[in-house]
Amino acid sequence: MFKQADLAYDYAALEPTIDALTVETHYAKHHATYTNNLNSFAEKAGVADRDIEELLADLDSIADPALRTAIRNNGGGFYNHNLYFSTISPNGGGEAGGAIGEAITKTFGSFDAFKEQISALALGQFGSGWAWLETDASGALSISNTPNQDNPISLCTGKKPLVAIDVWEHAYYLKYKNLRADYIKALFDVIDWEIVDANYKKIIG
Ligand code: MN3
Repeated sequence: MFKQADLAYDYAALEPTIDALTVETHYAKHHATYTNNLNSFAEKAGVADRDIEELLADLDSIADPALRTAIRNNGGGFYNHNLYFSTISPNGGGEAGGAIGEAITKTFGSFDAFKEQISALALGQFGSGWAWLETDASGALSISNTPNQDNPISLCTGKKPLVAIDVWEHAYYLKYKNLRADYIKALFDVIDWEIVDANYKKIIG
């Protein structure tokens, strides 16, 4: 049984960056639906007791192609939104510090250069999808974008996502309408780098 991560803040807590109705609809409808669907398909496929990261990295073990696709999409939606909602907060914003801040500067030259590059990937993702800051087990950072609910784990890249930029229209359309670039720019005001840094340290040990 997969459990949707609790939201650590009220629906209105990310105002004005993300409006309360968007957070509520996104979390209580979209994310909840991915979670319910994942549980239903995982039960059918006999994989309901597996770790989600391990399952997403091993989708080929699901023999039935329709179930494999359903778990790729809904399992990705479950995992991606757990990461998205847990790495943004009312305390977010500013530049990354700690180990992740150092690694970003080392990899991209500066925090601003990182922000510019990942924003370009998020903006350039055609249709629905995500942009990621990701790390391998040694702590080497990279950025990528993926369509639909795919992520660096389900694509078997050997990397784990640290920052998730959701560019599905449901993430921003109520407030930002067609202006995806404005939403991406604003999202940096709620990315909580202390949480991202803690996750990064856990991954690299
Ligand atoms: Mn979403």
